[in-house]
Amino acid sequence: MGFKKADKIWMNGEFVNWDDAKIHVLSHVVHYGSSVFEGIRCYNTKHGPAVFRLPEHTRRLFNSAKIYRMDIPYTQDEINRAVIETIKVNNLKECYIRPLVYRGYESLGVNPFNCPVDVAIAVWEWGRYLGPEALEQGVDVMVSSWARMAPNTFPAMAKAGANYMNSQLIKMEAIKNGYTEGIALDVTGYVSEGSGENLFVVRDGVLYTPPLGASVLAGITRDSVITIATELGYRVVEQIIPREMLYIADELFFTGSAAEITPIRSVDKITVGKGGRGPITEKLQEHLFDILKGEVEDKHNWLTRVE
Ligand code: PPE
Repeated sequence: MGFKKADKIWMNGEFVNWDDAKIHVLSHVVHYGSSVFEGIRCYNTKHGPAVFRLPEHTRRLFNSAKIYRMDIPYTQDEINRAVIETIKVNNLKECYIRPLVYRGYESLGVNPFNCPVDVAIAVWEWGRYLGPEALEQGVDVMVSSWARMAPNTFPAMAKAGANYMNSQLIKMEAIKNGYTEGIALDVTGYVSEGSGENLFVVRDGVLYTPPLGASVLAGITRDSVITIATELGYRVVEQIIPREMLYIADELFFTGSAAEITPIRSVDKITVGKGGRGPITEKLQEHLFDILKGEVEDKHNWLTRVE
């Protein structure tokens, strides 16, 4: 893909040029995966650029840091303001936002407590996560031979860099086998999530999604879809999902800040429903995009305007 570089990156309170946003190779994070991060999108609504669910993302960033005993040297408000400033400085109307908190350069050894907790915020233009056609056509996926981490190994509710070694195994296996994405089961064999997305099953007009106990990230898009679907009159059930429900679903879709709502048209070469994008998936997409374009009232206060 390659980056569509922006101009400046926020590092510990200062703007630095994109190409100068560097860290030392002996930083703790490089060796031991000690980072937590967020992925957020800013949309060019008809009332101007606005960030989708910024306070919720920042709160999750701080919670991820708390789980890993990292003290972020800023308040949540300061990070929210820094995100907005970073978008403005870079003159972007629509972008992906990546706040990152990491154990920096001081000493090595597993014990992280001597290392500083550093913070960076980058923004760049990022198109469709699972391919340009994915939102309309759907994607082909496989069930991964890798499971998500067991609950007493890595905390799935923390969006930590180290979790993404597991995600990379899932993603690489899928790509090498000719699929766009992999779905991982949890350690007990029930459906968990994609390498970078939550998952919903639609069957007989009801939406099902794995509970937080199935080693999923508590996705903010997941939460938005639960809210929207409920408002549209659908029943949404958080429950344990056996693998075979993927094969006999009427519709399946991924959710995520990067993936938005991406339909899944086949799993392990078994066609999901009629293949392609299902009608409920399309309805939810339309509703979400209406909010993101500013076409409907933002009644949940999900948009933070960049001004
Ligand atoms: N599960 C995982 C494992 C995950 O990484 C994401 C987001 C989600 C669920 C959905 O969460 P939310 O974005 O709050 O709805 N993955 C981010 C990073 C993707 C990447 O490749 O980097 C994202 O979508 O920004």
